[in-house]
Amino acid sequence: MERFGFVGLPNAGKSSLYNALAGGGALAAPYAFATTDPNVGVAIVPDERLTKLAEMSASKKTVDARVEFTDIGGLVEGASQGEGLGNKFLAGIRESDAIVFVLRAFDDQDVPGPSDPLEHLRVVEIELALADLDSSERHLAKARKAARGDKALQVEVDALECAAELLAEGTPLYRSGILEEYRAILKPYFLLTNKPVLAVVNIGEDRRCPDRPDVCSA
Ligand SMILES: Nc1nc2c(ncn2[C@@H]2O[C@H](COP(=O)(O)OP(=O)(O)OP(=O)(O)O)[C@@H](O)[C@H]2O)c(=O)[nH]1
Ligand SMILES: [Mg+2]
Repeated sequence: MERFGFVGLPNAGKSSLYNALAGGGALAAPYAFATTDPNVGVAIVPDERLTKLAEMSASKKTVDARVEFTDIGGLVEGASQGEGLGNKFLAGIRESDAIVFVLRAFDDQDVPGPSDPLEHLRVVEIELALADLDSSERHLAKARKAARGDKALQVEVDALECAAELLAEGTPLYRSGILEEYRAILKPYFLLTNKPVLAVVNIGEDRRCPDRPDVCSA
Protein backbone atom coordinates (compact mmCIF):
# COMPACT_ATOMS: atom_id res chain seq x y z
CA MET A 1 0.00 0.00 0.00
CA GLU A 2 1.32 3.44 -0.97
CA ARG A 3 1.69 5.83 1.95
CA PHE A 4 1.40 9.61 1.73
CA GLY A 5 2.39 12.11 4.42
CA PHE A 6 0.78 15.55 4.55
CA VAL A 7 2.87 18.58 5.42
CA GLY A 8 1.98 22.24 5.52
CA LEU A 9 1.57 25.31 7.68
CA PRO A 10 -1.08 25.44 10.41
CA ASN A 11 -4.59 26.08 9.05
CA ALA A 12 -3.60 25.11 5.49
CA GLY A 13 -6.33 22.47 5.40
CA LYS A 14 -4.36 19.23 5.96
CA SER A 15 -6.90 17.71 8.32
CA SER A 16 -9.78 18.87 6.09
CA LEU A 17 -8.14 17.08 3.14
CA TYR A 18 -7.55 14.02 5.31
CA ASN A 19 -11.23 13.97 6.30
CA ALA A 20 -12.31 14.31 2.65
CA LEU A 21 -10.12 11.36 1.65
CA ALA A 22 -10.34 9.08 4.67
CA GLY A 23 -14.00 9.79 5.50
CA GLY A 24 -13.49 11.82 8.68
CA GLY A 25 -11.90 11.27 12.05
CA ALA A 26 -9.52 14.25 12.21
CA LEU A 27 -10.16 17.50 14.04
CA ALA A 28 -10.23 20.38 11.52
CA ALA A 29 -10.44 23.68 13.38
CA PRO A 30 -9.68 27.37 12.74
CA TYR A 31 -6.75 27.67 15.13
CA ALA A 32 -3.09 26.81 14.70
CA PHE A 33 -1.84 23.37 15.78
CA ALA A 34 -5.28 21.79 16.00
CA THR A 35 -3.51 18.55 15.09
CA THR A 36 -0.99 17.33 17.63
CA ASP A 37 -1.03 13.54 17.30
CA PRO A 38 -0.91 12.15 13.75
CA ASN A 39 -4.10 10.91 12.06
CA VAL A 40 -3.55 7.80 9.99
CA GLY A 41 -6.27 6.69 7.60
CA VAL A 42 -6.86 4.57 4.54
CA ALA A 43 -8.85 5.40 1.41
CA ILE A 44 -10.03 2.95 -1.21
CA VAL A 45 -9.13 3.87 -4.78
CA PRO A 46 -12.14 3.06 -6.95
CA ASP A 47 -11.23 1.72 -10.41
CA GLU A 48 -14.00 0.75 -12.79
CA ARG A 49 -11.56 -1.40 -14.79
CA LEU A 50 -11.20 -3.63 -11.73
CA THR A 51 -15.00 -3.90 -11.40
CA LYS A 52 -15.28 -4.92 -15.07
CA LEU A 53 -12.44 -7.45 -14.78
CA ALA A 54 -14.06 -8.92 -11.67
CA GLU A 55 -17.35 -9.30 -13.58
CA MET A 56 -15.64 -10.86 -16.60
CA SER A 57 -13.75 -13.35 -14.48
CA ALA A 58 -16.67 -13.91 -12.07
CA SER A 59 -14.28 -13.26 -9.19
CA LYS A 60 -15.51 -14.29 -5.77
CA LYS A 61 -13.54 -11.51 -4.15
CA THR A 62 -12.11 -8.24 -5.44
CA VAL A 63 -9.67 -6.18 -3.48
CA ASP A 64 -9.49 -2.49 -4.36
CA ALA A 65 -6.21 -0.62 -4.24
CA ARG A 66 -5.79 1.35 -1.04
CA VAL A 67 -3.67 4.30 -0.06
CA GLU A 68 -2.70 5.39 3.40
CA PHE A 69 -2.58 9.02 4.51
CA THR A 70 -0.85 10.49 7.54
CA ASP A 71 -1.97 13.94 8.66
CA ILE A 72 0.49 15.59 11.03
CA GLY A 73 0.73 18.89 12.90
CA GLY A 74 1.44 22.19 11.18
CA LEU A 75 5.00 23.36 10.50
CA VAL A 76 6.01 26.95 11.10
CA GLU A 77 9.10 28.94 10.13
CA GLY A 78 11.83 28.10 12.66
CA ALA A 79 10.33 24.66 13.47
CA SER A 80 13.87 23.21 13.16
CA GLN A 81 14.81 25.55 16.07
CA GLY A 82 11.80 24.44 18.12
CA GLU A 83 9.23 27.05 17.00
CA GLY A 84 5.59 25.95 17.14
CA LEU A 85 5.44 22.20 17.68
CA GLY A 86 9.09 21.87 16.57
CA ASN A 87 9.86 19.36 13.83
CA LYS A 88 10.17 16.06 15.71
CA PHE A 89 6.67 15.04 14.57
CA LEU A 90 8.02 14.80 11.01
CA ALA A 91 9.33 11.38 12.09
CA GLY A 92 5.69 10.23 11.70
CA ILE A 93 5.96 10.58 7.91
CA ARG A 94 9.59 9.55 7.44
CA GLU A 95 8.59 6.19 6.00
CA SER A 96 5.95 7.58 3.63
CA ASP A 97 6.38 6.82 -0.08
CA ALA A 98 5.60 10.41 -1.06
CA ILE A 99 5.02 13.78 0.57
CA VAL A 100 1.93 15.88 -0.09
CA PHE A 101 2.38 19.61 0.45
CA VAL A 102 -0.93 21.21 1.41
CA LEU A 103 -0.67 24.89 0.47
CA ARG A 104 -3.33 27.36 1.46
CA ALA A 105 -4.80 29.66 -1.22
CA PHE A 106 -8.21 30.36 0.31
CA ASP A 107 -9.09 33.63 2.00
CA ASP A 108 -11.14 33.43 5.16
CA GLN A 109 -10.91 36.05 7.87
CA ASP A 110 -12.08 33.53 10.44
CA VAL A 111 -9.08 31.27 9.74
CA PRO A 112 -5.82 32.91 10.86
CA GLY A 113 -2.60 32.69 8.84
CA PRO A 114 -1.22 33.64 5.43
CA SER A 115 -3.11 32.55 2.31
CA ASP A 116 -0.35 32.88 -0.28
CA PRO A 117 0.51 29.34 -1.44
CA LEU A 118 4.03 30.36 -2.52
CA GLU A 119 4.75 31.68 0.97
CA HIS A 120 3.51 28.36 2.37
CA LEU A 121 5.77 26.50 -0.07
CA ARG A 122 8.80 28.63 0.86
CA VAL A 123 8.43 27.88 4.58
CA VAL A 124 7.68 24.19 4.11
CA GLU A 125 10.62 23.62 1.77
CA ILE A 126 13.09 25.35 4.10
CA GLU A 127 11.85 23.49 7.17
CA LEU A 128 11.98 20.10 5.42
CA ALA A 129 15.46 20.88 4.07
CA LEU A 130 16.66 21.80 7.59
CA ALA A 131 15.12 18.64 9.07
CA ASP A 132 16.94 16.62 6.37
CA LEU A 133 20.18 18.51 7.03
CA ASP A 134 20.02 17.48 10.66
CA SER A 135 19.44 13.80 9.73
CA SER A 136 22.09 13.75 7.01
CA GLU A 137 24.72 15.25 9.34
CA ARG A 138 23.97 12.58 11.95
CA HIS A 139 24.20 9.82 9.31
CA LEU A 140 27.36 11.37 7.91
CA ALA A 141 29.22 11.12 11.21
CA LYS A 142 28.39 7.39 11.39
CA ALA A 143 29.11 6.76 7.69
CA ARG A 144 32.57 8.40 7.94
CA LYS A 145 33.46 6.11 10.81
CA ALA A 146 32.19 3.02 8.97
CA ALA A 147 34.03 4.00 5.76
CA ARG A 148 37.37 3.98 7.61
CA GLY A 149 37.01 0.22 7.96
CA ASP A 150 35.31 -0.43 4.59
CA LYS A 151 36.32 1.66 1.59
CA ALA A 152 33.22 0.50 -0.34
CA LEU A 153 31.18 2.74 1.96
CA GLN A 154 33.00 5.88 0.79
CA VAL A 155 30.31 6.46 -1.85
CA GLU A 156 27.71 6.79 0.93
CA VAL A 157 29.89 9.41 2.58
CA ASP A 158 30.16 11.26 -0.75
CA ALA A 159 26.38 11.16 -1.28
CA LEU A 160 25.67 12.35 2.27
CA GLU A 161 28.26 15.14 2.03
CA CYS A 162 26.76 16.34 -1.22
CA ALA A 163 23.23 16.21 0.22
CA ALA A 164 24.26 18.06 3.39
CA GLU A 165 25.88 20.83 1.34
CA LEU A 166 22.73 21.35 -0.75
CA LEU A 167 20.38 21.11 2.23
CA ALA A 168 22.44 23.66 4.18
CA GLU A 169 21.58 26.14 1.41
CA GLY A 170 17.90 25.38 2.03
CA THR A 171 17.52 23.42 -1.24
CA PRO A 172 15.26 20.36 -1.12
CA LEU A 173 16.94 17.36 -2.74
CA TYR A 174 14.09 16.78 -5.22
CA ARG A 175 14.99 19.96 -7.08
CA SER A 176 18.68 20.21 -6.25
CA GLY A 177 20.03 18.52 -9.38
CA ILE A 178 21.91 16.01 -7.17
CA LEU A 179 23.08 12.90 -9.08
CA GLU A 180 20.36 10.28 -9.47
CA GLU A 181 22.94 7.74 -8.29
CA TYR A 182 23.30 9.67 -5.03
CA ARG A 183 19.51 9.90 -4.60
CA ALA A 184 19.35 6.10 -4.90
CA ILE A 185 22.16 5.65 -2.36
CA LEU A 186 20.39 8.03 0.04
CA LYS A 187 17.05 6.19 -0.12
CA PRO A 188 17.62 4.00 2.95
CA TYR A 189 18.20 7.18 5.00
CA PHE A 190 14.53 8.20 4.51
CA LEU A 191 15.27 11.87 3.91
CA LEU A 192 11.96 13.69 3.39
CA THR A 193 13.07 15.79 0.41
CA ASN A 194 14.45 12.70 -1.32
CA LYS A 195 10.89 11.45 -1.81
CA PRO A 196 8.48 12.30 -4.62
CA VAL A 197 6.34 15.32 -3.74
CA LEU A 198 2.87 16.42 -4.76
CA ALA A 199 1.51 19.91 -4.06
CA VAL A 200 -2.19 20.31 -3.28
CA VAL A 201 -3.27 23.94 -3.48
CA ASN A 202 -6.31 24.47 -1.28
CA ILE A 203 -8.29 27.13 -3.15
CA GLY A 204 -11.43 28.89 -1.90
CA GLU A 205 -14.92 27.81 -2.80
CA ASP A 206 -15.28 31.07 -4.77
CA ARG A 207 -12.62 30.08 -7.34
CA ARG A 208 -14.55 27.56 -9.39
CA CYS A 209 -15.75 27.77 -12.99
CA PRO A 210 -19.50 28.44 -12.88
CA ASP A 211 -20.13 26.03 -15.79
CA ARG A 212 -17.80 23.31 -14.46
CA PRO A 213 -18.29 23.25 -10.67
CA ASP A 214 -16.02 20.23 -10.49
CA VAL A 215 -13.06 22.14 -11.97
CA CYS A 216 -11.31 25.10 -10.39
CA SER A 217 -10.50 28.27 -12.28
CA ALA A 218 -6.95 28.76 -10.97
N1 LIG B 1 -13.01 28.89 3.82
C1 LIG B 1 -12.30 27.77 3.81
N2 LIG B 1 -11.93 27.22 4.99
C2 LIG B 1 -11.18 26.08 4.94
C3 LIG B 1 -10.80 25.46 3.73
N3 LIG B 1 -10.06 24.35 4.02
C4 LIG B 1 -9.99 24.30 5.37
N4 LIG B 1 -10.68 25.32 5.92
C5 LIG B 1 -10.86 25.64 7.35
O1 LIG B 1 -9.61 26.06 7.88
C6 LIG B 1 -9.47 25.64 9.24
C7 LIG B 1 -8.16 24.87 9.38
O2 LIG B 1 -8.28 23.66 8.63
P1 LIG B 1 -7.53 22.33 9.10
O3 LIG B 1 -7.86 21.29 8.09
O4 LIG B 1 -7.76 22.05 10.55
O5 LIG B 1 -6.00 22.82 8.90
P2 LIG B 1 -4.66 22.01 9.25
O6 LIG B 1 -3.71 22.27 8.11
O7 LIG B 1 -4.95 20.60 9.57
O8 LIG B 1 -4.16 22.81 10.53
P3 LIG B 1 -3.20 22.32 11.77
O9 LIG B 1 -3.65 20.98 12.23
O10 LIG B 1 -3.35 23.39 12.79
O11 LIG B 1 -1.80 22.28 11.20
C8 LIG B 1 -10.72 24.80 9.57
O12 LIG B 1 -11.63 25.63 10.26
C9 LIG B 1 -11.25 24.41 8.18
O13 LIG B 1 -12.67 24.25 8.20
C10 LIG B 1 -11.21 26.06 2.48
O14 LIG B 1 -10.93 25.57 1.39
N5 LIG B 1 -11.97 27.21 2.60
MG1 LIG C 1 -4.66 19.52 11.28
